[in-house]
Amino acid sequence: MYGGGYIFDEPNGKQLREEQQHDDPEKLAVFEERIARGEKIEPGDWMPTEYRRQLIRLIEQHAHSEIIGALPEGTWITRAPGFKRKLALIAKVQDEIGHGQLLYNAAETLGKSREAMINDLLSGKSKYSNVFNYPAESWADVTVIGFLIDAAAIVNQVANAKGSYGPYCRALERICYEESFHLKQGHDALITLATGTPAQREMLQDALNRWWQPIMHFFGPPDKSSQHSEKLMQWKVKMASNDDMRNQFLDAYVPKLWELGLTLPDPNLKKNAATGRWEYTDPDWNEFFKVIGGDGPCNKERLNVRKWAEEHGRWVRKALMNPKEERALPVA
Ligand code: BYC
Repeated sequence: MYGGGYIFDEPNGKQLREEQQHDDPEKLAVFEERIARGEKIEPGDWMPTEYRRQLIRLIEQHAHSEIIGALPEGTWITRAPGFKRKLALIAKVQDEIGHGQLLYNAAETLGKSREAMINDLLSGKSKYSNVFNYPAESWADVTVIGFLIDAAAIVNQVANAKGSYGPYCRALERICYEESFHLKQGHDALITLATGTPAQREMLQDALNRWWQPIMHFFGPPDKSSQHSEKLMQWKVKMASNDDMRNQFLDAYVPKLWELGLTLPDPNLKKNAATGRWEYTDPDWNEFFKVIGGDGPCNKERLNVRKWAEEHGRWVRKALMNPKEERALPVA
């Protein structure tokens, strides 16, 4: 583990309530006026304690999702079908890690050190996206991740890139450019399998069936039970609610799957023409909370890979931080 701590100490509930009471009401009013005018908040600006805390939580989780999210696809680099697919997958996985770097930088501007964030990931204190706790069993799983998970991420990121915190919005804008290319790659791989041999179509359908529920979970619990949405939307950190983002995603991508003759494992999935909203069977939220609580099919495996990387990269970090003391390379 890293030794670094918080610059910004995360308060407990009692501390937080006290700190919030100490948020100067005049400053709070000016801050909320700035948000209402659509101004960006920058790192040196005054901000309420809870705004800072929520942003750290959200951006940190997003950063962890990028680096853990590289793992399921990363396991397919050696087995990608053909040279071009392999090159594209290597580039995609590198991009995802780069997104993690951008997001850790954005979270650091709020006062939590990178070391503290990594420690919280490894100890299980910080969350990361539910979807990366499932195995990528076949090449079709990589295809579904590249198309549908990148698509889901784009829906979320395009909305939130218009939010209030400057460093997060700028990171999201940059990430969206790269994710759009990932989406094209995923779509191309999807078309290849969907129009390929019966075995390829079957493999794709099987992957879709397995990934559908985790993807429905991706946008978070229904609005009525979302803990943070109200405050985050008031402060324009989140620019659309969980259900609205889920609906936007269904609107844009379900027709593309149906056009290819693929099916989704929900007999109730349909667009209500009168309301313009999608209707669907509620995904199993107990399963969602179990997975984000650390008990999904691959949670242990994912964190173990990161723990191994932290442990084996320790000497590099030490050498970079103390170049004079660490001249000797470790004995293999
Ligand atoms: N997974 O109050 P709510 C990528 C938690 S990677 C896990 O609605 P909020 C890619 C939530 O944290 C990009 N936990 O939450 C990489 C909260 O728990 P805590 C992935 C979730 O924050 C590689 C509790 O449930 N994108 O694209 O208002 C390859 C209550 O929820 C999830 C992001 O990470 C979840 N899905 O809204 C390919 C986006 N959903 O913290 C692709 C950044 C909810 O109180 N995150 N929880 O213990 C967000 O935008 C928001 O966190 C969410 C949830 C919309 C997901």
